[in-house]
Amino acid sequence: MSLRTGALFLTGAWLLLSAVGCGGNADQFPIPDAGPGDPDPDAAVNPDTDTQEPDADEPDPDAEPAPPSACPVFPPVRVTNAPGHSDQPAIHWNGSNYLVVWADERSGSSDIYATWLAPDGTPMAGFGQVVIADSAQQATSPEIVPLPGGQGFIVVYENCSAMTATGCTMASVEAVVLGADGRPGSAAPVVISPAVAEQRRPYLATGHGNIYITYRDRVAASGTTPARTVARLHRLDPTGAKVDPVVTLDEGSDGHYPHVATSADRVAVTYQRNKPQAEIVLALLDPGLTMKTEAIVRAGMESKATNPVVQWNVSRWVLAWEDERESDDEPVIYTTTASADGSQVEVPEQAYEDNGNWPAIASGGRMTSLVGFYGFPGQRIFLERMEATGRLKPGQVVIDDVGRFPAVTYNDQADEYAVVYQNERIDEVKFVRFKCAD
Ligand SMILES: [Ca+2]
Ligand SMILES: [Ca+2]
Repeated sequence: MSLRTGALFLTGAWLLLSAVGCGGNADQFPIPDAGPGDPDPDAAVNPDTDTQEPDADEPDPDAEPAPPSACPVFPPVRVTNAPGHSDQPAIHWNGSNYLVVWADERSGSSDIYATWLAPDGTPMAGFGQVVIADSAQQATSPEIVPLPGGQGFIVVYENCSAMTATGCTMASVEAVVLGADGRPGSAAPVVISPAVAEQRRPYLATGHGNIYITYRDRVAASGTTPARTVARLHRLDPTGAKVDPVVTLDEGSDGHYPHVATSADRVAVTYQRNKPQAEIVLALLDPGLTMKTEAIVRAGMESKATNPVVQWNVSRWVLAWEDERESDDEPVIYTTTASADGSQVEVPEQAYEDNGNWPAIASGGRMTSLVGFYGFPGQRIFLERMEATGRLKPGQVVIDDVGRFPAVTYNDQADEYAVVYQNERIDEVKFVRFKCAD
C-alpha cells in the first residue's frame, strides 16, 4: 500500500476551496480524493487514495501566474529521483554543506533517508542517498539537529505501526544518531516514546549543551478524566535516550502541535491547547526544564489554530501558525514576536492574504527571520521577511513550483537562505536557495 501524509487530504480540500474561492477551475489542480480523512493538518500518515499518476516535473500550463518575488530565487534543484513518494524533508547547514533528511518510499514502505548537498544544492560526491532508519513500519516526519559539541547529528521521526482507513492509529517516536559524516552508526534506532493510539510529530532543538525534544503524546482515560492528548518536552542524551525530567505542558488541557527552540538562557515550546479552544501558547523554561513563563500568543477562540512554530531571532522569539479566524477551513499564516522573557507579545499580524499552511521559521543574517509556508495561488512556497522588531517587510519571496512541507535554514557563509520542500506534482524533494538585498 502506498502512503501519504494526512496533510494531503486537507491540502486537497484547501486546493478545492482555494480554487473555488478565487474563481479558478478546480480541474487545474491535481486534487486527490478527500476520502474519509481526519481534517487535521497534523495527521501523520493516511492511506493514499490519489489514483492520479504523478505529473512530469514540468510547470502546469494552466497554473495561475506566480506573484512577483521580492527577491530573485535560484532555480529549484531536484534532490530525489528514486521511485516512490519522497516527502517531508528537513535540512541542516553545518557551515560548509547541507545535510537533508526526508521520508522515502523507494523500498515500498516509508523509511528515513539522508544526503549531503553542496551550497548550490548539487549532491556531494561519494555519499549518495543513505537509508538512516530502515523501518519495518512507516517512518515519516524526520527532524534533524546537530549533537551538542558538533560531533554528529540526531534525527527523530514518527514510526507508524497501525493504519485504518482514516490514518495512523499507532505510532512511536524514535531517534537515530548520525556521525559527523552523516552516516548512522551500528546502533538500532532508539524508541523515545513507544507506540500508543496517537501519532506524534517530534521536533528538536540543540542548546545549553543539551538536545531537547517535544512531541504529542496520548494519556489514557483515568477515573472520570477522559483520554487526552498532551505536549511532552524532555532532553535526549547523545545516544538518543530519554533524560528525565519529562515535562508535560499544561497537563489539564488537551495540548497539540508542540514545537521547540532555544535561546541563550531559555527553552521555548509553542503549542496549541484547548482553553476552551485553539489557544496558542509560548512556554519558556530554563535549561533544566523548570517552567518560567507561559505567554498567551493567541487567546482561545472558536476558529482553529494549528501547527505553531517558534525560533529565536537574536533578541526576540518569532512565532508563526495556521489561523482560521478569517474563514473556517481556510487557514492563513499569522506571525508575531515575543520578548525574551515572554512578558510582551506583539499583536499578531497576518503574513499573507491568501491560504497558508505548514509554517517554518529560520533566523539569521540581514533578513533576521524568515517565515516560510505553502499556499496559493498555485500551491507555491512563500517566504515572508521579518525585521528584528517582528514587522513584516513588504512583499514575499516566491518559489514558482508546486510545493508543500517547506523547511528553511540560513547559510551564514553565503548569506543565503535555503528551502527544501516536496514537489507535490511529482512527490519528490527539491532544494532551492535565494539571497535578498535587504
Ligand atoms: Ca521518490
Ligand atoms: Ca523499511
